[in-house]
Amino acid sequence: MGLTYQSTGTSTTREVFNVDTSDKQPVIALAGNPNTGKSTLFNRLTGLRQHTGNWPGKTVLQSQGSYIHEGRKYTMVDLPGTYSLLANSVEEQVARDFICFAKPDATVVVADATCLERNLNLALQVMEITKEVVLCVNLIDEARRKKLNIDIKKLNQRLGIPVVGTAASSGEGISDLLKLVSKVVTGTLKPEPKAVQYNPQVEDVVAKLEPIVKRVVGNELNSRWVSLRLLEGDDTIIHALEKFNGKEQVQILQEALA
Ligand SMILES: Nc1nc2c(ncn2[C@@H]2O[C@H](COP(=O)(O)OP(=O)(O)O)[C@@H](O)[C@H]2O)c(=O)[nH]1
Ligand SMILES: [Mg+2]
Repeated sequence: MGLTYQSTGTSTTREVFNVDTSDKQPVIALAGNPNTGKSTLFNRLTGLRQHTGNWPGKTVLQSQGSYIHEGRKYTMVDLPGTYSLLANSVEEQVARDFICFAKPDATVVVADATCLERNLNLALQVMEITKEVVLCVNLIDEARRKKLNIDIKKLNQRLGIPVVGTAASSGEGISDLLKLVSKVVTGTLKPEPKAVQYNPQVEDVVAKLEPIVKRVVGNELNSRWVSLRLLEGDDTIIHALEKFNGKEQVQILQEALA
């Protein structure tokens, strides 16, 4: 294959999460609310090439597997189903840490087409962390049955990321999904997620905080997103930074924030 592919994550961080990168294959994460069809999609793609275990150090189930698309092998990781990534539960923390630190080459957010609004909350959060996002509007057959018309093109324009309608149980739209994922991985398609704008008070503080955060996290993590978490008083992100980026850096950050 002539397409080039530059991995975004380092193999060492991926190893921490027990992710198979033995063939230097791209890593694709599946994120989504519970019951959106993530496992159905995962099983359809990875079939028997999958195994389950626990997330390192956690009692949360980890499923990963591989699939081949146009001659290229991909590792796919089914993240725990969550409504947010704010680290309120161990599942949310696992999903967040994986996206932040293992840096999947693409994250597919699987959403339920019959209740999109609720599902988009998670999509927007993923988009705050990473640009490499594809929105998979699943259960499109159910939506059709309920006479709900999903405007895929408009969603794509409003969110700034590729969007595809699918029915994971029948296979509808899956080949389009895989094509989009492959384009994101190779950089032939560059999503430009639209940033959520908060109220002026929040934006003011973020504008002051972000340059300091940026000095510490560099391009390792999205500094706007880290600033928002710090503003919220989320200390799990501090612990995660310590674990993955080292204590010294976090000390610099804490001194700057004091
Ligand atoms: N009609 C329809 N049912 C689906 C589709 N995708 C998944 N399902 C069903 O939705 C339920 C939840 O799916 P599952 O994959 O377990 O969701 P998860 O919790 O996100 O992993 C199961 O009964 C699936 O068979 C779809 O595209 N269309
Ligand atoms: Mg599942």
